[in-house]
Amino acid sequence: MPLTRRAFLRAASAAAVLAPAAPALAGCGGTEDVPTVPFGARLPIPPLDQGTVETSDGGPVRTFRLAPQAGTHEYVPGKAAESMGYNGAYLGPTLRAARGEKVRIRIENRLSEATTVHFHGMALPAAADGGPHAMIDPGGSAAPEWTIDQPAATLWYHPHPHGSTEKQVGLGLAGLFLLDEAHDGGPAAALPHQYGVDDIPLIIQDRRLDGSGKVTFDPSGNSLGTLGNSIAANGTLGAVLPVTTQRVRLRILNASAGRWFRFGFADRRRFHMVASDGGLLAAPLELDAVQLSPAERAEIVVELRPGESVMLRSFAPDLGRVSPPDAFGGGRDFDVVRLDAAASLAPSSALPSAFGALPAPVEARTATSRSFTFSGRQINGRTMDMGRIDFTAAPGAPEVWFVDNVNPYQHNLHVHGVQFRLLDINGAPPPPERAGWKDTIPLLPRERNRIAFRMPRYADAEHPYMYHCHLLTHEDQGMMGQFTVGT
Ligand SMILES: [Cu+2]
Repeated sequence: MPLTRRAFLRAASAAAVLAPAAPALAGCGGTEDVPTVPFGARLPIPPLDQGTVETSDGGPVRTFRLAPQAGTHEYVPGKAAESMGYNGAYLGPTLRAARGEKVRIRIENRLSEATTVHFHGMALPAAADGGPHAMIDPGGSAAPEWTIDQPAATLWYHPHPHGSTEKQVGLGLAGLFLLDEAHDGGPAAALPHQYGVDDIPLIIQDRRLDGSGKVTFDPSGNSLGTLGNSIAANGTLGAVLPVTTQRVRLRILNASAGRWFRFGFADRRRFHMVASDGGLLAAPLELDAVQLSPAERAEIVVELRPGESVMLRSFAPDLGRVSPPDAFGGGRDFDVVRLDAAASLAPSSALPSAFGALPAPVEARTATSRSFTFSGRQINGRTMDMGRIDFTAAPGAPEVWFVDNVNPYQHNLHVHGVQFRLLDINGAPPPPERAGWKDTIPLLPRERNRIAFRMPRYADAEHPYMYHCHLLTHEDQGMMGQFTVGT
């Protein structure tokens, strides 16, 4: 449902009173007293965690520890807000492992409520996936393990408790999980890869802050859930990234609940997108903007000149035929992170001209075909029932899904346990930025998207995988189904 006219006017007037220094956001749900934070704080870089290698009878296991916990976080300097984080008060470490390695995540829930840890984009057994069945009670623990079996990529982890995902992610539970190739001598080796120096994680989230700097959630039932009035990059408003190299790689994650971004630079300089959700594109793709719906990622490489400053901006996203666009977070441009180049920049390798062709998607004629209609908060006329398995597929089986959004506003689709390929949108080829490996795609109003993939190879009749809308309010309200992979 669109915002009421009154709520829309309230949102518009809230945006109008913001000082130019602050991200002035439309559709923010009517906060009249929005804190303004000028650009200036150094962008924090989440700590890199490569775990420790434990050796047992089964061989080496790269082991990580994640402890979800409550704390406080200052979005506005001097104003503490209730928060949640992994191993700290806000967000979590950047986990990193290589293809072929066995990993184990020792999770210890120090929250006062149950949670799960879902590994978004990871090819893994359903029992390790951290979906809503994998609840960990306060004081409880879990230790999912699997072997990394997919290309290098920027994945992430976040909670997935049915009905409270928006709240837990909104309070700060999210982190990146970077995958590397086992032997990195290919064309990707020329990409900037010094974590925190020229290879920068950017977790972008809108936050709805009240006048005291606290996080609030939209109680109005806005059709997209909470749309924030402030933009945090790695938890910081008005963040500045000092750049010391000629080229910098930004690994951008849209970790917002409902807001869509169209990232580019204020001077409209062009950049190269090098990877989508599940890994490298076939070749660097020159763009002046890349749109990301909630949970999507893009890796981009941008070149700077010594001494200059350039703003990473979000331009009004293309949300299809929504009206008015402001009510769906689409009406305005706003600033996200400022990049300040040093007076002298270290040289960077030239971008390779290609990374290598991706394998052809599975062919429709050999695949099981399924149809999913997204409408309201339902998929195929049903809301999520934890006790209902919607279908069962064979391990590794080829699948082609037709996914229709019949609503006049946006949804998106995430499938657990796999990376898929987008075959077409309303019968036309996908834009090149969505032609590579994907685990989440936008579903614009009245669009039909067709995707192809192979089912996970892990048979397990008991534990299901999820597919759902990743607008977190929709997900919490039950816009989700589940499947098992059987023999
Ligand atoms: Cu949705």
